[in-house]
Amino acid sequence: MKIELLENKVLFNNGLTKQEIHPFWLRERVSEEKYLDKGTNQRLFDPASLDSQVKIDEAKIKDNFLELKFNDGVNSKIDLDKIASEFSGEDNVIKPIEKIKWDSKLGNVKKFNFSDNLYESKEMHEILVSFYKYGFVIIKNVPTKDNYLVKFANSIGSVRRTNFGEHFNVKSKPDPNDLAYTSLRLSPHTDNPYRNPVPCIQILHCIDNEVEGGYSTLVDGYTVTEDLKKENPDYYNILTEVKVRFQFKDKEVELESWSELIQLDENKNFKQIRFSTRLDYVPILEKKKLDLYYKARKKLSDLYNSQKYRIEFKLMPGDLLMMDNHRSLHGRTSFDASQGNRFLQGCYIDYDSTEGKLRHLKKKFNIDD
Ligand SMILES: O=C(O)CCC(=O)C(=O)O
Ligand SMILES: [Fe+2]
Repeated sequence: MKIELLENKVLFNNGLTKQEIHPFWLRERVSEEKYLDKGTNQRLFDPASLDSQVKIDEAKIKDNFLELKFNDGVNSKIDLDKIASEFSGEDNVIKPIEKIKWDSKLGNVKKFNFSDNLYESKEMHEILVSFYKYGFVIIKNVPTKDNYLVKFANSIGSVRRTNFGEHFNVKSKPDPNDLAYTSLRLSPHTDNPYRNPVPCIQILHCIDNEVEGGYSTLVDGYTVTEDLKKENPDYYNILTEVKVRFQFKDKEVELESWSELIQLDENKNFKQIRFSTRLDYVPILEKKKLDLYYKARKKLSDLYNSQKYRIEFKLMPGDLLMMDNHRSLHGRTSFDASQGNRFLQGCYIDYDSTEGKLRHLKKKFNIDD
């Protein structure tokens, strides 16, 4: 891609076509001190109130800068690389990280190690890229005292507090308001499908694990969805169409949200899965349609629960598992609470946390793809 001039017109050439860049698009991007606050990077003028018919009186390219004189008296120098970075018209940091599909044959994915200066390090950039590729990441030796998990989450972004609190303690306890707080097996599920919006990322941090069972399980919902689409298109279609009601009720709150088990984006690509058969209620539909829906949900559940897709591992004290709750499903094997303590702490963060940190670190360390 190249920026070229034709008299006072600024053109971008992508090798196939040349197109004029609208003068107002350039006028909006003037970034001299008078027009852009250097501390906040926010505009000091309101482009929406300017005349969009602004013209360029003079244009030059010098030392990788575009030098412009606009007919409203504003002069500006704009970095050509900055213009080039906007060519694609979409996010060029997170979106290009390709999701890697995986199943039970997933080999050893790199595990990372905690260090005091992790949050501002290149290692953290690598952790976040790995998270976006696989839908989960494990960091070892994360301090376990004083709810350190919350500090961890707030050092990447900010904790998403829920009615379970800023964080929650996952241990077997009397009178639980969720089956997570028992010693029962938990089949693969996504958390909190009844919230609007659903928390994007779950962090689970192991404080103690003295029992023989209590293994953690993970399934890549993206892989399962794509396989279902290929092998059972009818099932895939109905699960991407029917909105079901997810609900959570306890003594203090009633949460409810409606969505498809497989949610697609505007281009009909994978966006998000929701799966928690403890909490889902399909509406009354035509009997034939419900018949197909129930078959499809059973198939999906069989796939999520099958050995083929599941990885199983034991979290040890200090291990921190960060998972994409819109992509991966997690669960655990049962355990015998009389054998000792099994204690995990959990909390949520949203994508703005990981995206914001990743963009910041990529720029800070000048990391190319
Ligand atoms: O106990 C576990 O390993 C996971 C519990 C769980 O599903 C959760 O806390 O969301
Ligand atoms: Fe869970």
